[in-house]
Amino acid sequence: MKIERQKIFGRKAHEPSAANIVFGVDAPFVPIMGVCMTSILKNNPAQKFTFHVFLDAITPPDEMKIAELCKQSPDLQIILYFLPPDIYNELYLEGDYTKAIFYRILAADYLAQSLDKILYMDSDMICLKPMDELINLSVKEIFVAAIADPGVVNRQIHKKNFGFSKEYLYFNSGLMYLNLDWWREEKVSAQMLNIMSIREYPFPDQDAINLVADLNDYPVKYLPDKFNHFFRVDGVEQPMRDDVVIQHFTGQLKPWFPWCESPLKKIYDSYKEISPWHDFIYQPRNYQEHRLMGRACRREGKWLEALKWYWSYLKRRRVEKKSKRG
Ligand SMILES: [Mn+2]
Repeated sequence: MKIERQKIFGRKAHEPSAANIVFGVDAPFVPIMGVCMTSILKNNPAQKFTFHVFLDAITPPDEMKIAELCKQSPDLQIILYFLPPDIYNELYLEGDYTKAIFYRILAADYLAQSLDKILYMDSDMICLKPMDELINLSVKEIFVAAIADPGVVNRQIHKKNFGFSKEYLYFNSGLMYLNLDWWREEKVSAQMLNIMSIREYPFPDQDAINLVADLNDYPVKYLPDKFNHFFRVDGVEQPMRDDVVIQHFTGQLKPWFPWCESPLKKIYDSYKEISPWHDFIYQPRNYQEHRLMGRACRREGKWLEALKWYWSYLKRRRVEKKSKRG
């Protein structure tokens, strides 16, 4: 198994009654994951948790914040599993994805040696209510429990292009309760890697795990969408509901972007505020985002800062466009 080293924070002993939740991130996403963890702990104070984090790197300040989170929640255990930096370099990747989307495959494989089920969660989620109904769900006799994906389930072209059967109900891989006995016995990782090595997919890991389920006719349990409520579908913000347990910030616009204007950003920021990552400020990745930072500062009346962002936007635009042409 390709784990370089492990580091355990918080509770030292294995706790059989703890819920096992798995995350897969790269270093820039650790603060986002930290806010997600904070929201889970806040809304489930009586539940014991072990958070399994599969990652390639972490900064020293973020590692200290992980330790701080464990100090705040006495029964919490967080285990970091460090992966070799060159892992999955051979797989196809498209668009905004980073190869951290593949870490859930390795996580399931690795944890199948010691656990019978895990709840995998994307880091771009927050928990808004107690999740015991979800945690106590049985996954015996099924492959996975997940929600039908509102963005893909009715896209017949996608199904046709990538070899799905017509009536297959495509699920979202952002939240999956995985039966690890099934995973181990059916060698699901090997099947997924095999599928992904053949061609490129728009949703690499998600298309692969759905293809495995469809081709083998595995039993999937479909969850109500309150356990993985989408933020945006095809660029349109979805109406919020009172019963939502887990909110998933799907789409390009994220609530940790300073220029996000959704009412949900306030709720997101309230969890960020009580987390060890309260001073986290998102750093723009490209010239378009520098301009959006300028706009956000201008809206708040921070004129000097706005000017600074617009200036760096103009400078970067020239450089980035030039390097694209070259
Ligand atoms: Mn997501």
